[in-house]
Amino acid sequence: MNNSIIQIRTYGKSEEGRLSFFEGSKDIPFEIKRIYYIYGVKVGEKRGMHAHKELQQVIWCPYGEVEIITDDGEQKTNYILDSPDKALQILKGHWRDIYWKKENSVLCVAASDYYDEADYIRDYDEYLDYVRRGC
Ligand code: T46
Repeated sequence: MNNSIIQIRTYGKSEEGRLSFFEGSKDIPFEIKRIYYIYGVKVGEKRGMHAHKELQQVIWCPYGEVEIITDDGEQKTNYILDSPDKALQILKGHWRDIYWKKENSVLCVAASDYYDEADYIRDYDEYLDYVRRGC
């Protein structure tokens, strides 16, 4: 299965402002156990550089622009989050590199579980090995 862009439900016209929202179960395909956000990252900086063994995430950029390159060990795919009504679902087992494209961008994440460092693979060779072993 592939990661996918989700159109966030949004109300309102540009003059009056817009309101975007998620509803648990209906819009996010897992129970949300954690929400976190990343900000204050300089343009050109790279974060991520890891995969999760089990964690699923929906990520969105309410302000600014980030590029996410996901990798399943065979194929890389680029996604741009440049609009507050766009989100990306990242499935478990996918490596991700995240590049900050605009000043003051904010990246929000809804995650399927609590923080657990044991769920991370932070070494790319180890990740390829993990994929080859079919884990
Ligand atoms: C991901 C991308 C999009 C915690 O203590 N609790 C938390 O909930 C998180 C997310 C992180 N941390 C600690 C672990 C590290 O010592 O915060 C530090 C920075 O985390 P990390 O280097 O993993 O940050 P990113 O931006 O590379 O990755 C984060 C998430 O960890 C990751 O799940 O997919 O955002």
